[in-house]
Amino acid sequence: MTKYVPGILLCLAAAPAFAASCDSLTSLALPDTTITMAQVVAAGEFVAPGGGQGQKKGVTRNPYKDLPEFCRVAATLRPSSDSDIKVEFWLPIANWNRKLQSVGNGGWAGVISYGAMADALRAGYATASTDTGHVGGSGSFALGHQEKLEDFGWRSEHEMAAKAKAVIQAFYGSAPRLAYWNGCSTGGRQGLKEAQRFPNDYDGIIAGAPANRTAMALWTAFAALKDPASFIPASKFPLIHQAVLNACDARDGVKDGLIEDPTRCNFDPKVLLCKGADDGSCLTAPQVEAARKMYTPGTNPRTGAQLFPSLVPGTELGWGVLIAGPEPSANIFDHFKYVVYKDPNWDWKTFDFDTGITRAAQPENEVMNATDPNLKAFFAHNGKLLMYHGWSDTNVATLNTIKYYNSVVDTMGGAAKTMNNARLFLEPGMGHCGGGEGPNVFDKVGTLEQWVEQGKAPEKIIASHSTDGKVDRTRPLCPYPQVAKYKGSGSIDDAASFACAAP
Ligand SMILES: [Ca+2]
Repeated sequence: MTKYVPGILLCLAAAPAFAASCDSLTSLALPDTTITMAQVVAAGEFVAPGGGQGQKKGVTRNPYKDLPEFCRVAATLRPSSDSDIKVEFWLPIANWNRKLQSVGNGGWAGVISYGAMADALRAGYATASTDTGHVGGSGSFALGHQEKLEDFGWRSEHEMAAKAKAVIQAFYGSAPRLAYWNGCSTGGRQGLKEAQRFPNDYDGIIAGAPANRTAMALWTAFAALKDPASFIPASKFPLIHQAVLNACDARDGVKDGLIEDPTRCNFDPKVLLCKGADDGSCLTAPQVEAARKMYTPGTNPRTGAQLFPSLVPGTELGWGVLIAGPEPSANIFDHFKYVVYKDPNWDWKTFDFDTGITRAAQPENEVMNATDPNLKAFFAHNGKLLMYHGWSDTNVATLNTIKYYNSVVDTMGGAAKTMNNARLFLEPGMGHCGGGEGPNVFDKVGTLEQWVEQGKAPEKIIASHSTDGKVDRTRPLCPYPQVAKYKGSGSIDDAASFACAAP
């Protein structure tokens, strides 16, 4: 039709493709911002700087070979005098879907998430990522740099959102019609922080396995590493895992190697107690005690009060993350060393689960935790929050995410009201943000977009598990507190044989 309308034809022919050229964005003036690069990267020509996320070690093939042409903008943001936040914005030259997808970080960040940006760009989004304000993946940057801790904890993400929208406006001549956040682990925590503190930054937020920091890594280190007799060699993890499956797998109605609801599995490692000498196929008495503590919530030794959740039965294959030894998991250990105690030589064995927890909860040490249950402004903005967490996660306790979700339900006036805007999907047998024995791949962005753009709240999500690149099991993920129940007939590897139902 339009080809018969001369005015529109003329407009299409004469209008510049963009409001500004990519190169000219270097002169764009934004508060606290220095744009350090703006250049068109030809299709397939992007090369990530050394060590960038998405560059797998030993992989010589260029993982960015299939990227379309884009305008690459890099900037340094200095919202405080000690800030040095690096951000990148990638703007597709053709076929922009008029949306922004910001991507989150892992661990202590310290690097731009190039791999996740590439995924978003391929799908037609303008995309943004930040190094969160420091370089390198340890917590040492925080020592003596409270402002940098603020940048890592929340400020870099918020600053990035504002600047991304401004750069998009300048380049295309229009703001993104929708903005999404997509992150897991640290990225999940960042997503929650945005929903809590800057509810208008995003229309939809994917927050996987949010890495709210507890002392779980210290708790498990005390259980299995402090006393050498308690040490459980990794060779025994499969042994304990099998005993858990023997005790609990069939309880959910289907013997499939997965525990649908580990909270209903009361496993006592005592079943593995050695009857004679330790021949490697049993647990010694101190190892039984250590395994018990792995499943026990952290408690205050003085008051007996419960402090934070720990692991659930079924996680055993991933215990190496926490108790491979000789030191606790560095990722979370660094939090106490550099943030809470501000002492690189701090000895973890001196930790006290009474005074130490109080110290960790001081406001200046808590800036990165995203546990505020008040999502009223985000809900009023009609934001949608899609949370997910694997039940076999050992980096971040699944129960901690459930605890947060339940606190949101309590604050927002009950499950029905909450589920209009926030849902949590738990994934049996999935590890930290992916992998594991259970179905661990699902279309996160597509699910969120259906919710935001078509008002279709996810009633169930089909997830799949693959071996050697071939799907060998599908299963519905259900909105918490529902679980997937076997219908009684049909293949246990087919999602169609399961329905979401009350636990
Ligand atoms: Ca089962």
